[in-house]
Amino acid sequence: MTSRSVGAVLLLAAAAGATAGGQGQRGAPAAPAAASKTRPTSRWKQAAYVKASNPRAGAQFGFSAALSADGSTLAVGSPMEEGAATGVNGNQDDHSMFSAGAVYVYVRGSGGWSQQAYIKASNPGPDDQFGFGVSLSADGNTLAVSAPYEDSAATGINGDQADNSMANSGAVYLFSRSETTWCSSGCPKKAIRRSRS
Ligand SMILES: [Ca+2]
Repeated sequence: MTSRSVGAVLLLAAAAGATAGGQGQRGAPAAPAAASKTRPTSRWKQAAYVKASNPRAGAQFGFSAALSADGSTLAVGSPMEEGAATGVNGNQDDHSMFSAGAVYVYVRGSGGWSQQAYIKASNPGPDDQFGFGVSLSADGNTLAVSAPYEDSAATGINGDQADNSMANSGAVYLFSRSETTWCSSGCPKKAIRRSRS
């Protein structure tokens, strides 16, 4: 993927049944009545057109995307995004670090889809490309983000993030959500207790 363009994500939702009026209905051959009763067809319709809250040329929003199994949470990677913010919901208007990368989380509520978080690496670096890949748990409460061009020589889990001595060695970051709050190093116990009550 070499083109540098502003991306977008389309969300499609399947609706069972073919009886609702809509595009393509008029003039289409009538289906046998018996068949339409016993075997409703599925139809796809667009549920959302999703853009970054801080779109920029070349940010490649949508390079990666993941939907939770329950269909209620969407994570979108924008690996060429240029913000230097760290962690969750930092300054989205900063554009001082090229290709540091960002991830955006959206949730589906009664009023449709809305953005829940703007997520950056805890140690953003130029060309780390955080958001190159994203993955969500089934309930959407755990998010994994890859940054294959991250440069630390740390080993294993929770090593020295400030190290920058091993070019493009890569890293993966895990984030967790308690209720509507995303945490970069585990949500506080208090927040977790509240979400379970
Ligand atoms: Ca790098």
